[in-house]
Amino acid sequence: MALDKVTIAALAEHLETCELQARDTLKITDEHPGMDWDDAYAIQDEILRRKLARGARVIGLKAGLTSHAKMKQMGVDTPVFGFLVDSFCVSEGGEVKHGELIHPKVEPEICFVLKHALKGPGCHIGSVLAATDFVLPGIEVIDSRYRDFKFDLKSVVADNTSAARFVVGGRAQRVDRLDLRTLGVVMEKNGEAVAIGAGAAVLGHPAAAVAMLANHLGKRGREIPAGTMIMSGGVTEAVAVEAGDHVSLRVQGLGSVSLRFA
Ligand code: 0L1
Ligand code: MG
Repeated sequence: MALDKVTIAALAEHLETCELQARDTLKITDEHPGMDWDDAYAIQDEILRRKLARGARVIGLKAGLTSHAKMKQMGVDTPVFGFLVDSFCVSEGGEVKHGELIHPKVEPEICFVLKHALKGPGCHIGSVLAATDFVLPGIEVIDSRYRDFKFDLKSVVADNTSAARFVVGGRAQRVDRLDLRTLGVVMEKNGEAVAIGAGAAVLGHPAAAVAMLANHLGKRGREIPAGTMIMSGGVTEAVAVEAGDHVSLRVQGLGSVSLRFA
């Protein structure tokens, strides 16, 4: 690691304050160009520790930047991983206060809920499907704390991969009844289709993103516990939203889910 504990704690406090006060900041690698991957995940862990100390609960995990559309949109080439806590969760059809966020965008996600724990290394699509209880559709609201969404990968990992809000819902389905690669996904904003894709946009198969997450955690001696909900990453580019927007997502065979911005 290149950063000491005091710097990691200070950067975590800074980024979390930006999140809680809806203020943007410059990417942290501008001031800490030597920051490495372990530092980036240590800052993310410290943000989580701060939230847990205030009573938050982890209610899911996420993979981000798992589709070529998203990688191209953000000019990066590797997936990243983050956490989801209860305060991020919006009820089905519920409201997100736009003013609590900086410059939110929405993206369509295929979400996995596990019935068995997954521990890397060596996880693959087959292990993920065997460990999955069901999948369901979700909309992730991302809100990078970095000005104009300008960041590098280490800065975005430290910022908990831009996680801000999410909604899951629709119709849960067992994976043995689905081909997750050909699942059609249509996201609408105010009744107009703004993002259209299929599951294979996520690393060829959305379960591959969950396997990558398990292998990533395995390297750190951790596992994905049974019961965890995992967002496998935006199927399409993310779409900017404003107050007053209504967003709905339909995923083939999995029904629909929605939220609105007030
Ligand atoms: O969930 C995601 O794909 C977002 C990852 C972070 C990058 C971004 O803010 O777009
Ligand atoms: Mg996402």
